[in-house]
Formats: sequence, C-alpha cells, structure tokens
Amino acid sequence: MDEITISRAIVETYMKDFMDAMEVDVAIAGAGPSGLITAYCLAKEGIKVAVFERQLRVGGGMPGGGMMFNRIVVQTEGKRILDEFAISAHEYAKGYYVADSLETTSSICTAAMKAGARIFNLISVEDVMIREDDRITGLVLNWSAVCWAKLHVDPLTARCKVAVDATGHDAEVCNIVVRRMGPKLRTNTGGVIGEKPMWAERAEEEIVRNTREVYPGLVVAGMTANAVFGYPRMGPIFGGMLLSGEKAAQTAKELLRQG
Ligand code: 48F
Repeated sequence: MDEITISRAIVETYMKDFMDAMEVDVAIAGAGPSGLITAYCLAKEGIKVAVFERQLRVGGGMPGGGMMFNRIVVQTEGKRILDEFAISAHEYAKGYYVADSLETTSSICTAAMKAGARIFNLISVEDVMIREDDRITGLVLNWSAVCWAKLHVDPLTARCKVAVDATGHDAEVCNIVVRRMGPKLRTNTGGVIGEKPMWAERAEEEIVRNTREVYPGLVVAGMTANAVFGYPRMGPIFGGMLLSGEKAAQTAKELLRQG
C-alpha cells in the first residue's frame, strides 16, 4: 500500500465533490434531524443539494437523545417517517413511539447520502451572499477549525438558489441576515424573536406552520423555525423535526419552481 496514493485518493475525490457543491439548487446549514430530512426529501427528487455541518459528526441534538439516554420519542404523525427509513420503533404508550437515536440518525443520514445529497462535516456557515434584489444567493463557508481557533482566514462561497437554515436553537443563518441587513425577516419584529421555554405539545403543533420562507431565498427548518418565530422548545420528541424537514423541502421545491 502506498501512503501517497491513499492521500491523493482522499484529497482529489473530496475536492471534486466540494467544487461540485459550490453551485447547488439548495444549500442547507446544519445536519441535525431537520436538515438531514430536508436533504433527503430534495435529493430523492433529483434536486442538487449540499449540507454544511459545523461539527465532526452529523445528527445535531439527536444522537444525545434525552439527557444522554440515547432514545428519542416520536408521536403518531412522525412515525410514518421513521417507517420510511425502516427504523425500529416501539409503542411505549398510546401514540408515543420510542426509537434508538443512533439508529435514527445513521439511517436518515445514509438515506440522504444514497439519494444524492452531499454532506460536508467540519465546515461552518459564517455568512451569506445577498444580491441587489435582497435575495440570498449563497452561503459563505469556512473550516470550523479556523473559526474555533479564531484564525484570520478568509472564507469561500457556495452559490445556491435556495438556502435552508437548519442550525437548530441558535438560528445562526437568520441571525447573520439580521446582523447584516437589519430586522427584515418575515416575523412580527423583523428579527429573530427567540425560543420560548419547553412546552412539547405546543412546540410540536406549531413547528410545521413556522417552517417557511423567512427572507427571500431563505427557508427555516426544525428548531430554528420555532426560535425565529418565538415559539417554545420541545425537548427529546422528534416528530416535529422530521415533519418540519419535509415541509422545508416542499417549500424549497416550490421556490425553485417559481425561479
Ligand atoms: O440542533 P440540531 O439538532 O437542530 P434541529 O434539526 O433539531 C433539533 C433537535 O436536535 C433538538 C430538539 C428536539 O426536538 O429541540 O434540539 O432543529 O442540529 C443543528 C445542526 O446545525 C449545526 C450544528 O452543529 C448541528 O449539528 N450548525 C449550527 N450552526 C451552524 C451549523 C453553522 N453556522 N454552520 C454549520 N452548521
């Protein structure tokens, strides 16, 4: 075995994929459950999608389950999505299905990749591109290691027709837009209203409605949707995340159709 061939194989194939991801239909910030489902739903329809994830591993808050007990709960509405990935789930009480958080994360991630989504870990979205018509036209990327080390290194960019903020509780892309452009989001204040305290039922009811275009060319998914519109968090119940991912994909598809 030749170490240099191994090194070339890694660098050359990675760079080919990364170059290809610089021009996509949909760019997603965050590979938590909502971002992964959005990526899967779009990719399986042949839409070109790239996901940029800050951390070493995918899954966001899902692998950790509830307080590190690596189980998640999904209600009846979300169970259909677990079934689509053949994820085992056991009905613990009527309407409460419990699943292994690692099986769920890995199954959805694998399906998204097999469907054609490209997922890049260890890359952070640090800014957005916005053009004259006030529309998001791309994500600005840097190595997470550069951000963590606070090195002064300029970023690179990926162009997209639609961007999805699936960065979770911190709604990072939306906060960047507000910092750059002022309070122009389609919320009551124009800003990120901020997440309210835990209330699982209300949070799960509202999350799909909150999943929409919040700024021209920018769709919010998952916990970001509730944080941006000022709705509660829900803890380790994940049906809403999965359904929100589906809705974000439908919304992105509609925006692509409108051009
Ligand atoms: O936090 P996260 O899992 O968001 P989600 O898909 O799901 C929320 C649940 O996990 C849970 C919950 C239960 O129902 O409330 O918290 O809404 O995943 C967000 C991902 O985005 C990454 C982050 O590392 C995580 O994996 N991320 C955050 N900011 C950035 C980012 C950024 N600026 N660039 C790239 N990735």
